[in-house]
Amino acid sequence: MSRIVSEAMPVNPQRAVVAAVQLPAVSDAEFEASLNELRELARTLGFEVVATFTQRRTSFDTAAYLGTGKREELRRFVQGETDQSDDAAPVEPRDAKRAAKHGEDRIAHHGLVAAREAAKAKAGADNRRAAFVLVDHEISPSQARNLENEVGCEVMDRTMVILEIFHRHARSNAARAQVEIARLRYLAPRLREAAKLAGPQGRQRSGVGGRGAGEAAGEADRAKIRDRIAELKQEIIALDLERKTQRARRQESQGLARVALIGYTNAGKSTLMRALTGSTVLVANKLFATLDTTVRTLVPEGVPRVLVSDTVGFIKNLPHDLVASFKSTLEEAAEASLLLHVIDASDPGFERHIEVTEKVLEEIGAGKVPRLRVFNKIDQVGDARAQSERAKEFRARYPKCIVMSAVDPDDVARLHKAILAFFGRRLVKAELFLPWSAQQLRGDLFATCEVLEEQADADGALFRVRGAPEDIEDLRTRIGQVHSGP
Ligand SMILES: Nc1nc2c(ncn2[C@@H]2O[C@H](COP(=O)(O)OP(=O)(O)O)[C@@H](O)[C@H]2O)c(=O)[nH]1
Ligand SMILES: [Mg+2]
Repeated sequence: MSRIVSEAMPVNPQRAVVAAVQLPAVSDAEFEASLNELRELARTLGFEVVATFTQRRTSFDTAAYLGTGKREELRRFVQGETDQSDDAAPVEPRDAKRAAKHGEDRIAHHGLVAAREAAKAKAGADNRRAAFVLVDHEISPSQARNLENEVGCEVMDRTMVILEIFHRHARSNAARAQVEIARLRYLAPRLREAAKLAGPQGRQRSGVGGRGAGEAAGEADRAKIRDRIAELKQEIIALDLERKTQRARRQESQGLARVALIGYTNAGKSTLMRALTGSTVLVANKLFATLDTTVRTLVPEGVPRVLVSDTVGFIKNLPHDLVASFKSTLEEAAEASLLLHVIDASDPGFERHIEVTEKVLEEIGAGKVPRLRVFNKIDQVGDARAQSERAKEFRARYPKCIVMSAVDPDDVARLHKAILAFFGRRLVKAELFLPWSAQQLRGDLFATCEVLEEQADADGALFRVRGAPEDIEDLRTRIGQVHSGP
């Protein structure tokens, strides 16, 4: 799939409404946290969340998730029938307001284009306040369909939102296959629903995530899905073997300085990535930057050259069926030499986040990768005094951690220094003699090592260098090969 974005940003971002039922067992804090997370995930997908509708119920409405009254309220809002100054007007979330200030948040994603256009066509001149309702639970196909019909716009549930994010994050073949399995499992019952709806003729219906596939999906299609899942599982096993050997090979060759940013959604990973790599391209294409988990060079560059990569964020409320895909997309982190574990210092749940993150790292084989804990967003923790107190607590409990704010350039510089220091510690000084006959290696030498001194004589040049032991060893071997060659 092409990931090219035109320079011109869409004027009209994809507007969405978030809706959720609060069940009796769910505390207000939990409920709010989950809603915040969904809004954040929506933002990642390029949505602008314009309103949130919530309701307390003892159970989900079996027909359409929300109760009748709430559905009507939602419909009137979506169709622009309510006055926005109305007392009953839903509150706009704080995050959406903040997000709306940044032009870069107003990019709608490509993957949703088809759905968006279909939705527009359906509505004619689209006066609706939102084209999507995002539901903060996984709902049944028939609940989704009923809600869509009643409210008059597309419905995406929490699982579908997350699947879409993983789909865009998965880079390795194994991760792609794993996400595809989750997607097929999610789609299978929905195709059945579509088939029931369609009857023998089939019915064309627009929709994201294939729910609108519309064609008759009978036993044959279910069998096809089962076969495809089995095939993908085989693929994953094969890929796994391949990857393990590749990883071993890569590690014993040059010690590439790679840093991966990991942590919960909204901790500030992508913001730090941009701050550390200073990439203007990334700022302009913010959405895609995160989705592609682009790898960039630490700027300003030092020796060795450090590559920074953003990863898919942990999700507090991750549906069980998506755990395997999540781990798979995160697995690349296991290959980094240093993990920057970014923690939202202002989130009261941070301790649990640290625990969960470390447990998952262990599970994906990244338990032994050195890591630097970065408590970000300290500026969000009360006044200056509260901030310095909290910082002290963090440092006492997590020695060598970094407490910072991504919006403070001095803090970013401090983090930058800490990264270079980590790799710098591994560097050693050495002497390398490069005979004139091996001058083609000169470029490589300068690229991998810091040259402290160079002395030329009749036979070649003697370099005093600083670099990673593996790199120096590698250069030495290659000089030997060239020199003794024919
Ligand atoms: N106040 C404040 N906001 C931050 C900081 N770091 C990130 N943010 C904001 O937090 C939100 C989530 O950041 P993002 O980098 O997208 O998080 P990610 O999900 O971990 O990639 C964005 O609105 C950022 O502008 C920080 O140190 N202080
Ligand atoms: Mg991000």
